[in-house]
Amino acid sequence: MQEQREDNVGSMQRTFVMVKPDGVQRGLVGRIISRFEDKGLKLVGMKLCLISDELAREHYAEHADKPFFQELVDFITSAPVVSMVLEGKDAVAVVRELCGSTDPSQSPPGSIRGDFGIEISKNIIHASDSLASAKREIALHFESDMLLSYERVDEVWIY
Ligand code: 3AN
Repeated sequence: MQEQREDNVGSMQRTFVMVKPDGVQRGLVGRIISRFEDKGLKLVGMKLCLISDELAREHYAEHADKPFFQELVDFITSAPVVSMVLEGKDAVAVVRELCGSTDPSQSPPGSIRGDFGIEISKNIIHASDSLASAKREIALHFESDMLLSYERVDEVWIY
């Protein structure tokens, strides 16, 4: 596989994505993953799981002082989520663009949040916002042996 390089444009990167409880409950997992696959991003890790209170607090640590922090923790631990790691050129920024902006009501049509959501506290998906966050979140949610390096047969037609 291509190694993950520095945070520069054009590099191969891995990023962390989670379909939140609302996305799983509404049966959107397949359609969301399809968007990433259609773009040419490669799944290198995936699991269905329940997030513990401890993991939720760690994951959202940067929001610990926000008024909506407890709501965020309660929501993300309320039902199963699908966590995944995606790999591709500029994967962190590309995935954020596909997700759309934080508030689904402000997110453009064509983006995941723009097409499937309307409420900021139920915005369907989480995606790492920087390469540093991606590294932290991947390590938080996945053991290294849960991530696979392999070639997809269509890669020569994508890159
Ligand atoms: P993003 O997920 O787009 O990176 P952040 O990191 O600003 O957005 O916020 C993390 C999560 O906190 C969001 N995905 C959303 O679920 C929740 N959130 C953000 N702002 C608010 C808010 N004003 N009220 C309720 N929940 C919020």
